[in-house]
Amino acid sequence: MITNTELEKKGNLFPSKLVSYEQNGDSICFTSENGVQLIITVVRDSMLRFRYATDGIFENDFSYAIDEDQSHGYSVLDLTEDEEFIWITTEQIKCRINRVDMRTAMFDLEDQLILQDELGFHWEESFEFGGNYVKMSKNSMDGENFYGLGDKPTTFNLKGKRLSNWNTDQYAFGKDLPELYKTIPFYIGLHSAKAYGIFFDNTFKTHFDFCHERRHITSFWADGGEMNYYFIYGPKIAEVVTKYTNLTGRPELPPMWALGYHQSKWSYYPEAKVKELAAGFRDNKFPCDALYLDIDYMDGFRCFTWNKDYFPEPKRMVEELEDDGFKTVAIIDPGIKIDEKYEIFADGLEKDYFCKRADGPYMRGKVWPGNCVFPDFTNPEVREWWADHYKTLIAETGIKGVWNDMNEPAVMEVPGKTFPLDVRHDYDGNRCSHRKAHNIYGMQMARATYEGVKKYIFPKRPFTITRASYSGGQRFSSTWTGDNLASWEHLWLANTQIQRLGMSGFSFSGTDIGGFADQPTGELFTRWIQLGVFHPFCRVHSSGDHGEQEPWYFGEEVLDITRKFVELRYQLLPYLYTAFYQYCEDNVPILKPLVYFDQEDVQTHYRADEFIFGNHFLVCPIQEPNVQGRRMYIPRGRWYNFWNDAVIEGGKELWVDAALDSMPIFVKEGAIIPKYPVQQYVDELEIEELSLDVYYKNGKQNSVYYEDDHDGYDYKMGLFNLRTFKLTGKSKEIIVQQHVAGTYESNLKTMKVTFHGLPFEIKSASVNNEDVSLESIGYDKESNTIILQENFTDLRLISE
Ligand code: MIG
Repeated sequence: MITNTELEKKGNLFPSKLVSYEQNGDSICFTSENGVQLIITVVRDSMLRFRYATDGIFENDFSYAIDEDQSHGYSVLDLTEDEEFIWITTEQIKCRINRVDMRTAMFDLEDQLILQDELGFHWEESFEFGGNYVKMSKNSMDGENFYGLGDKPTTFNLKGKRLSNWNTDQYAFGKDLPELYKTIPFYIGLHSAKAYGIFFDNTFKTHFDFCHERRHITSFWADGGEMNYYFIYGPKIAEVVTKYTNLTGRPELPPMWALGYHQSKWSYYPEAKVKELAAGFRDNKFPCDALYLDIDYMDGFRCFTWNKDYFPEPKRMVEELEDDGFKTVAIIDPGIKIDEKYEIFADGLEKDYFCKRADGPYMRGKVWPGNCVFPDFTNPEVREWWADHYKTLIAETGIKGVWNDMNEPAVMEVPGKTFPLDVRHDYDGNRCSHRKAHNIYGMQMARATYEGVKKYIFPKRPFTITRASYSGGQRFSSTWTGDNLASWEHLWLANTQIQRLGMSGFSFSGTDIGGFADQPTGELFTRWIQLGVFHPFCRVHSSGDHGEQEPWYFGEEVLDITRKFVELRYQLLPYLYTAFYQYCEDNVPILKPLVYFDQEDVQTHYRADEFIFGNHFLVCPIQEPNVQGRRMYIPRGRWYNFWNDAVIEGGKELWVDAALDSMPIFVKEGAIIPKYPVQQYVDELEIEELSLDVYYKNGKQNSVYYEDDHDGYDYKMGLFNLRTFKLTGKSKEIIVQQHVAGTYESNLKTMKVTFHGLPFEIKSASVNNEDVSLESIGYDKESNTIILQENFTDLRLISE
């Protein structure tokens, strides 16, 4: 199908006039004269779900995306009617349904139009497969812009683009490719400073057109299944994103080591090579928490086996690495080698767990092990079986994390590079073909992996990473953007992709730093590390056949600069961990694109180089060779240059110096940033003193710091501390108050507080409302630091 909306195309069918409607609890069902039914469900005051059936029969209501634990509920549902329309009103929005043609429109409570159907719902019968191509078109408003859709390798603002979702293994993908590894059919529209979201929960191949085919029309459609979408009202982008993330779920907190620097390559083997790599990090004093084993660790690429020539005693090796502060992460692919002597193959065959073609034969395909069959991860029994296989890897061998690859699923040497469409799947009891299951196959594999790792790593926390996924997959796994290229363009893509994933519920993501295919120059590698240390997942990975990509490979200068930036990441771990906590607890993305940060400022609508890291850092990568700095946009507000404390009033573009050993980093005024000393790996040191960097502001600002055991589940029983710092700055005084929620007994004893940008000289002080001498709080005039007990509640510094 070439187009969604061209009317002269054959066969578009439309609902006719409304004949009846009926309310049933939170849902209203509308029926048209030609038998179309529309069910609108009020999920929340700001969220409506729309489902259409063309012949009065809805599918079984089942979704892999929706998080069953999401918070539900609304406070108002009013159903009214007039001659032309039926109206559904909640506490936040109004939905208008046209009696003539069932077209709908959404308004806010000030009667401002937010989104309305153009042709609205229409469909075309699929003579080849049965069912329909289901389609929706909406009017795009003046000046409307679009964001979201997961990992698409294109400009951050999607206006003018047409993209589709069909999980695909795209080696060395090019800019603007319509499909990559993931399917996240969720976008945000923004006009008149108000934002809404659309989540089209349909796992068939889906298509999105943002004013590409027709200038003022946005449309989305699917090759099968139901027109089933959620409308999510903001009006803030931040609200749309958090509501969408709540709907599709957030992950549990990862172990803190997963936030460290990771090193990977295809492949590090044999054991001696892995040990040499580990020593390289420690000798070079380059912090690192995890080393990855790619497919060559296996015996003939058989999952859950080891090549004993390369790794004669994996358990010992993994333990020795762990003693040196390294976690070992191992890859697991979905393809199971056809080999009767291979236990998993034999067992899966006996249990009938592998995917089959429509007429009965197994789905056979070539992957790394040669001819393979593939577990049907959409079958809950298969997922459990798969999960149990992690016992050897995790519980018995000591592997700490699992990396799922090739789960689009990717198959070699066949047209389309994936399963043929007739392959059958269980789909949790809703049997279907690969047309429907393709886009969730990888997510269900990652889910099975997550369950397995979680089970056997307990009482520690699991770490998993997957290449393919679907909306909601963030509950089970982190992700990376796949096989990128060592080029400046891909560094630019890396920046937009990770921001886009964050807006789409997948905050825990990163790119192959330095590029997977081809080899970066030292300069490109350096600039990529500078960006990568501000990504939630930070891993260097490369294909290994284009040369080395260890940080020391590029010479002293690159080693020193990249070390400096990785050390900065390790210093900021408590800050980053807090941002993870806010993501996992409150659905707040870890990276905030500028348009998320300040949607009322139109300057931000097309910008994506700069972004906010956590709550207070403004970061802008250098994305070009041979430059000593760049122009960038500083969003509204006052910002401190991280390197020299110079204060800048935002709302303008300016040149920022950034020779190779630097990059533009700013801190929002009023921020209080928690910092650790540099460690070579997480928990190397027992940290008794936390640094707090206080950036003076004339006014008030809150900052938070979350702490717990860095691993395990005690935090779920309240063993954490959420420290809120309240800063109040006046012209001759600064007050910092601390409020601690939680009952965690941390190792912290003191806090070393450094003041940036104080407009006065400190003359006197009080702590917890008692006057103290400056000496007693270790005041150092030159660095503007003092030392406090970790449990201080009130600090005042005064200029007289
Ligand atoms: O066909 O396992 O994206 O990260 O190193 C290539 C080998 C298979 C693709 C992954 C890449 C990984 C590689 N894999």
